[in-house]
Order: sequence, then C-alpha cells, then structure tokens
Amino acid sequence: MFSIPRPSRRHLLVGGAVGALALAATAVLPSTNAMAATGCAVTYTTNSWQGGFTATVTVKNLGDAVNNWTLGFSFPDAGQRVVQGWSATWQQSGSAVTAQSMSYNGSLGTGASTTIGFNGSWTGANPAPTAFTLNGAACTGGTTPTTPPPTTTPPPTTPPPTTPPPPTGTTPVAINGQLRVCGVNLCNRYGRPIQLRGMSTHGLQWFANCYNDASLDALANDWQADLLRISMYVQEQGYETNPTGFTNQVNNLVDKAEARGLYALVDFHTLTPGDPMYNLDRAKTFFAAVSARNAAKNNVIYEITNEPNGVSWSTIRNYAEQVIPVIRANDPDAVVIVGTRGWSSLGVSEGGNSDEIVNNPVRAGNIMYTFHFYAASHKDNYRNEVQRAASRLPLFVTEFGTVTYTGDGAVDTASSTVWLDLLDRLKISYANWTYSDASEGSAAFRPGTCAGGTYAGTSVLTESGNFMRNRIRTPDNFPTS
Ligand code: IDC
Repeated sequence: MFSIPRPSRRHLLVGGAVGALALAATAVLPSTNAMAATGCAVTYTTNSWQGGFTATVTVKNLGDAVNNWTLGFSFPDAGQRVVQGWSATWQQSGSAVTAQSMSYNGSLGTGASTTIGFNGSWTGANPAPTAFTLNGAACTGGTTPTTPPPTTTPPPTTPPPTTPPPPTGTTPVAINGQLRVCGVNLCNRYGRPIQLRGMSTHGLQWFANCYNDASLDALANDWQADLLRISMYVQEQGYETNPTGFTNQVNNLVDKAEARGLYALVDFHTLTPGDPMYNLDRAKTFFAAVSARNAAKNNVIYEITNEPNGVSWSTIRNYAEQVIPVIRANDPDAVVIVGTRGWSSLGVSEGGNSDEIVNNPVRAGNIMYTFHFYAASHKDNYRNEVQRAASRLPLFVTEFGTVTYTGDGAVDTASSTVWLDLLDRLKISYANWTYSDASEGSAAFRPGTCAGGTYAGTSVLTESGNFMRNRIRTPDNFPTS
C-alpha cells in the first residue's frame, strides 16, 4: 500500500532584506575596474516528505541590476539531490548546485526578486543550505553593517508568513488560484495538495453545440465541477483543417471556464497517428498562440499530447522538451501535462511501466504525467501501476471512461468506483470522457440533449452521467491555509 506522506513545512530565511548595497571588495577584482555593487537575499522554503521535497527559492537582488544571474549553494547533506527544477537551468556537481537564469527572468533590477524551484530527493537528512551566492557574491542580505545591529532585539528565527490572503470567492479558481506541482501533487496557492474533478468535452469538431453558457453553468453550478477539459482533436477534421477556427474555439471555452471559476485543461487531442512528432509544428503554433493569449489567466492547464501510442518514451519526452519551452516563454508558471506511452497508460498497454519515466523524466519543471483508463477494460494491473507510480511521479488523469476503451458499452460501476476511490485517496485530479450527448455509453447526456438546451438536473443524464455527477458534486474541501 502506498499513502501520500503529509508534507512538513520548513521555512528558512537566509540573510535579511536589510541594508543597502554590499561591495564585493575582494582582492580578486582588478583595482582599475569600477566595482559593481553586489548583494542578495535568499529565502529557501521546502515541503518535505520521506525521501523527497520541493524547494521554493526566492532570490532578491540587492546590488546593481543584472541581465543574467547564477545562484549557487551547497547541500549540507551528501544524499541531497536536485531531481527536477523550474524557472532556471539547474545543475549539480557533488553537493554544489547552480541555478542559471532563463531568458525571461534574467533581468533583475536593484531590489527585484524572482522565484525559482525544484523537486529534490534526500536520503539521510534534508537540511536547508546555509549560504548562497548570486553571480559569485555572497547573499548576506545586504552590506556588512558599519554599526552592529542592536542586540536587544534578537533576529527572528522564523520569517513572516508568506501565506496568501483568504479567498475572496467560492469557485475552485477563486479559492485555489494559480496551481503548481509540488512533489507528486498538484498544489494550490497555499502550497497544499488538491484534487480537481471535472469533465472532458468530446471532440470540438463534432459537439460544439454542447458547449455554451447553459451547459457550462450546469457544469459549474449543478455538477459543482472544478475543471473543464477542452478536447481539441488535431486530426479527424480537427485543428489541422482550420487552425485559426479551432484556436479561437479553445480560447472562447477558456474564457467561459474562467467566467465560472473553473480550471480549463487545454487538450491537444492527438490520437491517430500516435507519434506526437507528427504534429510537432502544429503543437508549437497552437501552444504559442494559446499560451500568449491566456498568459495572464490563472485557470489554464496545458495538456500537450493526448495519447501517444506506438512510439517510445524517449520520442514523447523529446516532443515534450520542444513544446514546453514554447508555453513557458509566454506563461512561465502554468502547469503542463505530458502524455505517456501506450495511450497514456504509463506504458502498461504496450507492456511497459512507469520506470521508464522515473528513470528518464522530462527535463522541465512544474509538469505532470498523464494516465488514462476505461474502467470496464482496465482494472487491477493498471490500478497497481498507478498506485506504484503515484509516490514517484505527479499524475493527472486527464481522461477516463466508466465504460470500455471504445468509449461505448455498459457502465462498469464497480470498477469505476474502485478507480475513483483510489484517485480520491491519492488526490489525483481527473476529467471524465465525455460531457456530451454522443450516442455512446461514455457520454453523460442522453442523445439530443444539446439540441434541447437544458443541462441541469438528472433527467437529461445517461447512466454514466448520473454516476459522474454524483461523484463530482460532493464537496471539494480545498485547504485555504
Ligand atoms: C472516441 C470517441 C468516439 C470517436 C473516437 C475516435 O468516444 O466517439 O469516434 O474517439 O475519434 C480515447 C481517446 C478518445 C476516444 C476514447 C474512447 O482519447 O479520443 O474517444 N478513448 O474510445 N482513449 C481511450 C479511449
């Protein structure tokens, strides 16, 4: 059995943001050069659990403005490792760690700060580093004071809390704000793990009439959902036939989700062919447009490829490492979800397992990995792999059905219940296929519902729709401190 360890919060302030400029007056500087003012303050915060942690590092420049920077520090314990970092290029050699700025956060004016982070692992202990440098200069928090600090007031041992203010609304987005991957979880703006529960559209090219103000009101208010997955097929008369039209359709639905406080999961729904590289250029074009247009929103999550199949993990990883930077260039803090081998089965449907990902993760931060299942087809061996992977990888079930993998057939209530109980326990977010009136067992609405215009209540629902509405509309219980 696996359980999600409860993170313990540690917070350490290195240096205080006090004083003005620090002068790196050392003998190694050529005396003929004007000396640049240097200095910095660093806060290093961790969420830690047995064997792993997420570190959030805020760097404040107290010296002259810089155009690029390198942060340096050493881990105190030999077993501490950076596993996956974000918002900087992270490197580790022995216990020495460096984080080099990216193009978008390299410029740091005097007094400006930026936040970067990483997921790490530890073996013996996980103490925080005690000394940091910025472009080689020690981050002591400012100048060496010319007068000693007053000794009557001891320096604070804990920094002021950085907890955001309480939410001002009651929708999922109002409460949770900008999401971030922390450890193996999806965390809200309070740094606490949450689970999002919601529905996936069917193909926008076929069921556009199901996504309108009335149906999304029903999803938000009657279903009490947290999430709308926007499935934009690329082939099968999808995006490739009208890039501008489908991009606009996705953006409109992002807006409708935002207006209702729902998270919007933008699904680049590749399926056949299974090699995501076939659509690499389209993906770059699409995600450049969508991420630029929606960069200021905090409700958008990007799913860069639906179900890779018939390709190696290294090909999928290569695709991800080309598409993610396109998104990050516009929207550096958005969560990105990467499809997995074998129709996003973590490799299981093609005879593999999640080890290939753990051993060769995508080199980008703030990402999660996709798992899909169809409850009548995929049972214990898939569940066992999800349990095993969930303690090592951030997972998001961006699509699942209560029926067979064809999307049709009878609802398997028993298997669906076991699956959703598992996802609830592991706090794995999910979206159900589909919020549509397609003539197939996986559709939530009876055929013809979308032409009628009434979506709330149970009279319009199929067996799958009823089951899912009952699961989704139970209270969310999002932590707010
Ligand atoms: C199915 C639809 C069906 C459509 C078919 C082909 O339910 O109406 O004809 O796609 O486009 C997936 C895919 C998802 C499938 C679904 C059910 O992500 O596109 O939808 N499924 O077969 N993976 C596993 C199952």
